[in-house]
Amino acid sequence: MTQTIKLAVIPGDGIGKEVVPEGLKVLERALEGTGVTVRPTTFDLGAERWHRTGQTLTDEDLEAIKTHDAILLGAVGDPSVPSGVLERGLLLRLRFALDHYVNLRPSVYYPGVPTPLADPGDIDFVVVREGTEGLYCGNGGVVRQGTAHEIATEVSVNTAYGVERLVRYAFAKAQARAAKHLTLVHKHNVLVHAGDLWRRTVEAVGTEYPEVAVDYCHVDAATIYMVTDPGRFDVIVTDNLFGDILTDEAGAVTGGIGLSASGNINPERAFPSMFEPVHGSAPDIAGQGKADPTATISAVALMLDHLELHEAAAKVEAGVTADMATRRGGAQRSTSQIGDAIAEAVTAGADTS
Ligand code: GGG
Repeated sequence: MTQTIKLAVIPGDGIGKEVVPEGLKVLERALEGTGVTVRPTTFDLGAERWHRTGQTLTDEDLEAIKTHDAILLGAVGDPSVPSGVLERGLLLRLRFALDHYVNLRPSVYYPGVPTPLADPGDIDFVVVREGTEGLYCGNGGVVRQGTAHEIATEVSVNTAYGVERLVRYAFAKAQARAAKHLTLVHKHNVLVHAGDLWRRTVEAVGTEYPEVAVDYCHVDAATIYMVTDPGRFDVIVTDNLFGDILTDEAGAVTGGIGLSASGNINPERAFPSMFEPVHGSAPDIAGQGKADPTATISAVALMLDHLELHEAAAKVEAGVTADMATRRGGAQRSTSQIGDAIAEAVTAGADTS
């Protein structure tokens, strides 16, 4: 097969610039001998561009990005830029403009990887987080700013259309997995309006998936189960904010957020989907070669799966799994050393297959 992947690459800020080259390195390695090549275009977006030009993401940038097959993003955010400017103006704008309504975040525990849990057990679940609505959609404002009577609102938007399409995706995902178990995470005893919409939608769509066992968990309870009994989860479907928080916690219990990958997906393929590590730009360690590129490399595997290059995706996953097996008591490695090791494992796996 001859195919070229047009890849929009957005290293972004901080450690994003360090982990993205490792993701590209492993991508190239996984595609060796397949006839598929990558044509990357790097987009200069993030704090430096904002300081230089005052721009986060122009309409021209967006149109250019839309001509690609997929996007690989590093991280967004920098302490020198007012909070929210890059996160909203770049990261969320991309998700909204490209209708990335599924934010897919798998969590797997690899035995031997250091974890804060005494007994992590068998952790293998995926969070299907809504990506375009909820509290993140920007529906709010401030009045009487700077006075003693300042009012700030941030209103969570949950549309029947938006919730249903996400819930359908989550059920299809659960149906395809061995455990066939879906957990709705919300807070419907307090957030009664949105909670009821989510609950009714799961109930209605669930009738079409009789093989999928469904349960419900309040988000506060879910944060507890995440550390006491994470093995209970298979597919979690939840809103934008709850999903963001829970997946950071999931990263922590499976060995650190440096291992957690994320896909911002438009399942209809109307727009390119975007793949990124769950972690942010980590300015405290940026530029030191200390960042773990594994999350970005796993994001590359998610991207290959999305592009239906399943064999190459499996090679990347196998490379990550092989590297994980070396982590118990292993020496500290640099970003590029981890990238090299995974790339080598990809090649070694390919040679023996
Ligand atoms: N690589 C992802 C990243 O830069 N995350 C920073 C962030 O602000 N994330 C919020 C979110 O994922 O909604």
